[in-house]
Formats: sequence, C-alpha cells, structure tokens
Amino acid sequence: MIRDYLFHFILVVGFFPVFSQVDLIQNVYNRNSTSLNGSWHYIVDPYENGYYNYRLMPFDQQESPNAGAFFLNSKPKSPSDLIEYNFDIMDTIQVPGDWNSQKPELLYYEGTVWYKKSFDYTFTKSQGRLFLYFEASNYKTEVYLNGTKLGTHIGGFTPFNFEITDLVKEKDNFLIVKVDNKRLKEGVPTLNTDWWNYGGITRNVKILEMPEIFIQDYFIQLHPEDTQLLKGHVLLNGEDLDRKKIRISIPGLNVDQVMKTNTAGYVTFEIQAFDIQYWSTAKPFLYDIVLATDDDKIRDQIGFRTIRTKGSQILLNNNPVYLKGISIHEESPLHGGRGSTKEDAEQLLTWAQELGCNYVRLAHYPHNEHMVRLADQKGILVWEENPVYWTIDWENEATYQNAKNQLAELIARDKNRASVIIWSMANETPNVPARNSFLSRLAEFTRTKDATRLISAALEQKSFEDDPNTRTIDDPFADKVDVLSFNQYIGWYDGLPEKCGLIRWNIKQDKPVIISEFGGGAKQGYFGDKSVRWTEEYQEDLYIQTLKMVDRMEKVSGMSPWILVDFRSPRRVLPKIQDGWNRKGLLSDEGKRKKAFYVLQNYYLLKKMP
Ligand code: GCB
Repeated sequence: MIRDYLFHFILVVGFFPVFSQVDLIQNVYNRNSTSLNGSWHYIVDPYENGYYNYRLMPFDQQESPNAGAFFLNSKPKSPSDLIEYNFDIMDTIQVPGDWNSQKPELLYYEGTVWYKKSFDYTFTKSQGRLFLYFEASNYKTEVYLNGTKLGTHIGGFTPFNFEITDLVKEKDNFLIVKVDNKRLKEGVPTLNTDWWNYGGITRNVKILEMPEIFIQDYFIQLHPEDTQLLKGHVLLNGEDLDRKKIRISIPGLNVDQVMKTNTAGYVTFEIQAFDIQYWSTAKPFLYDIVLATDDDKIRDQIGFRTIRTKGSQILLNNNPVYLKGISIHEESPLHGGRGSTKEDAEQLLTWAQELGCNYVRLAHYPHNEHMVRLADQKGILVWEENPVYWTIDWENEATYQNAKNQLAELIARDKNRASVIIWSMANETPNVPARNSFLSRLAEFTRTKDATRLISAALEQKSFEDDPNTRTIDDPFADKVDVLSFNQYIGWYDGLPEKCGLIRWNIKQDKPVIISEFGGGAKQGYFGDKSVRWTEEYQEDLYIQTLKMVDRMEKVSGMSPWILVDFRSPRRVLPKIQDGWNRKGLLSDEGKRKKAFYVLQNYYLLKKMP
C-alpha cells in the first residue's frame, strides 16, 4: 500500500500526468461492492476558486492549504470564521449522471463541478483492503477522501480505482470529487467533436472490499490458431506474492487446473480443452469460470471463439461472417443525456436486434460495461473505439500517452468479452506523418496487449484526381489494420443520393472492408418528396441508393451506418429541424422509427450470409 502511494507520488511529479493510482481491477462487475450512487451535493466552480488560491497555486499542492480549499470540506469552528462554501446546504445531483441533462442551467456548461458524498463504513483492517472504483467520469477527475488526495484520472469513458484502506473511518467519511469537462486542444478527444460533451460522474461509483492478496487481473481467451487451447494469464495484487496458488475451474469443460505465480504474483497458462461449445452470434454460449486463490475467489462468464481475417473475409470460428451493423452513441434512450444503466443498454441493443443487426459499432469512445456484457449474452459482435477523433494534437507526447492509457483501460476492462472483436484506434483522422506514427504506435501497443482480436480505424475515402467518381482508400495506416474501415457520405455531404449510382470503387488492399459510416439526416415525422432534405423520404432514398452501391462493391464484409438514434450535438443548430440534435438516426430521440429503418431492416433480413 505504501508502495502504491509512493508510485503515485513519483507519477505526479514526473513528466506525464498520472492516470490512476493502482492498476485497474478486472471484473468489478462480478465483485461484491458497496454503491456510492445516489444524491451527492455539488458546487459549480467555473473559476476553480475551490482548487486554486488567488496566485493560481493548486491548494492540493500546498503544505497547509487554507480553509478555502474545497477538498478539505471546511466548516466554521466559531461564528467568526470565514468559510465561503458549504457543501451540505448545496443542491444535490444524481450519481451516476451527467450534469447537463439533469440541471437545465448546466446544459451547455463546460468546466469544474465539485461533488461531495458522505458515508459511514464498518470495516476492520483484518478484513482486507478497500478500493474506490469509478466506472467513468468525464473528463479530468481529482479525487479526495477525508482531506487526502487519492489521485487524478484523465479521460471520460474508462474506469479507474484507488486504494483507500488506510483512510476510511467508521463514521462521517467525506469523499470530494472535482470533475472538469473543459475541452482541451491536447485532450483525447480534442476541442472539436460532433457529440455532446456531457460532464460529471457519468457511471457508478463503488467501494470494493478485497482480501489482502487479491486477483487483480486475468485474461482467458481461445488461442487464435488453436481452437482447443485456452491461453491467458492471472495477476495478483498484494505483498509477498511468490509461488501463490491459483486454481482455475471451468466446470462446463471439465477444467480444474492449479498453477503457481512467479515472484511478482503473475502466471501465464495454456489449457487444453475439448468439445468446446464456441460462442457465436447464433449461439452465444458463455462458460462459468472460477478463479480462486487461498484468499480470493472471482467468477466470470466467458465465451470462446476465434476471430481472424483471410483475404477479404472476416472469419468467426473459421466461418465467414457478414457484419450487419449499426453505429451507436451512448445516450440514454429512456431519459436522455449520457446513458449508463443496464436498462439503457438493453433498450439500445434490442433496437439494434430489431433492425436485424448481428454487430454494433460503439462510437466514438468506450461505452459502459453493460453494453458489452449484454452483447456477450445476446450474441452481438462489437467494435470498441478509442476517442481519437478528427484532429488531435498528434505531435504531443502527453496526448499520445493519454490516448494509450484510455485504450489500455478499455482493453483491461473488456479483454475477456467474446463479443468484442475489433479495437478501433481512431475516427476520421488526417493522413499526415505525425498522425501515422501516433496511430501506428497505438496499434503496436494494442497487439502487445491482445493478440486475439482485430485492429481497425474508421478511415476516409478519396477520389482519384483525374476521376472524381472512382473512390479508393489511400492511407498508409491501411497497412497497419486487419480490417479496412472507412466512412463515406455520398448522397449527403457529397452530392445527392442518386450520385451513389455513378461511383465506382477501386479498393486495392486485400483486406475485409467495413463501411463504418454512411447516412443522412431526417426529422422524424417530416414527410415530403425524396428530393427535399430532412424529409424521411430523402433519408429513405439515400439508404436505398447506398445499399445498391454497396452491392456493387467488392470485399465488403460489413457495415455500421450512421446511426441508430438521433443524438445531441452542439454543432447542429438548424432551427425546427436539428435544434441541437444530429438527425441521422434511424430512430428519433423518442425512439420512433423513420422510414429508412425499414430499408436497412429489409436489407439485413434478405442478406444471405450469417
Ligand atoms: C462523421 C463522424 C461522426 C459524425 C457524422 C455526421 O463522419 O464520424 O461523428 O456525427 O459524420 O453526422 O456528420
């Protein structure tokens, strides 16, 4: 524990920002925990008055910060004391949840909000260790417990945790969290996106009670080339980890194997398994798995499948698969704002299934864990994406470290999910040398973390100079991906739908192709001629023409049109049509189907390939 704090200290004063104090704990989803969700008091602090003194020095870096530091939760000791804040009489806000959709006056707010939660906790150290776990908080989060800083996390969509064993008291703990969602040029994502920058503690917050030595991380997947070999590793966390016994049991496969860790508490393994029922979209079979040490026991439900490419095909369990997909943003279909609950995920994936999908692209950042857990159960293949979007600060090493860290946290969380078949590095990034090396580094890093999945990125297409109607993918990063994906908007940003009939495709790479986006806007309930923008008929025609074009293309192994549901975007200001919403959804924000929904549904229904 001391070691962790020391490590944290070194990172804080080091060159790069610290991302989290303790490496991520895997499969918190199946651990017993105490929820800190519910009502939290909050203070909106646009000038960061509770963070900096008047010389702009952060209070939390001063030896004796004055009582104005919000993280101290100061209270007057006598009636003459001057303290200009008081969490306990402030308004409350729900956690999890973004502030923009909960408080009308914060709809457009981008900046710092302080959160405070008080709690009692009965625990003695002989019971083990305590960790505070955030599923996500957007974007920069500083966490303090009982006046002590736990650390900082950067990135809005991935989990992080801190050890709190030595800090928790039986009564009156106060947890103070500063969340700042200011967009930054050097951030990931950067200043410019086409989605709402929902701020706040957007997913669950929990306290985990763990044994002294616990299973921090594990990876169990089928060997990509040997369908009877399970491969993976387990990592323990604690003191004196040498030669610790770990038992892995998969009753459904008669697997019961004991292994011993090295001095660092780490062990890799290979297990022969016969008669495996492979996970597939038709039969998404999940095995119950138990990992146990003398002190700890964790269960999971894991599916085994292979995913690889051969020429222009994607092979799932060695059989070609066509990805009948749709792109999805993480907005709640039930109450608006950032989605985070199981019910939100259930609704979005049910709509995707009603559309006939066997695949979803979770755009443009990591979605909550319910999405992939449910996709595992429902047999839906998943593309997961790092929020490297448009033009980020390619030359900035801290930006790279940030992007890498967010991707690492996503892989750490989801690497045991059979549904996840593609890690996407980025979306619509410019073909310039600094970006090429940035994305190549990310891809190489990803392969070292996980050799069992495919790598892609949503690239851009371009026309030949002398022939605007012939399109190709001319991008050096195309050589680094397993699946060649690109977005195209012929019929919307690029001519009218009938233009689809003129376009020829000349894709040279011998790789499977995914059209990661196409689409156009329609205001649900606005009917008219198909030549009139924003009518449902225009969007319907765009889908008809695009799908005819796709049928003439070679190498296409799937698509994820843009997008399942209308979503909020401050870029979309056209009155009476957009009013702050991107209208390219096949469903309105109220969940009403537009005409184009049925065009795609019919196309997927008639598609021969599984
Ligand atoms: C794109 C982007 C997506 C936008 C979409 C649009 O190419 O990848 O984030 O929302 O176009 O609607 O313009």
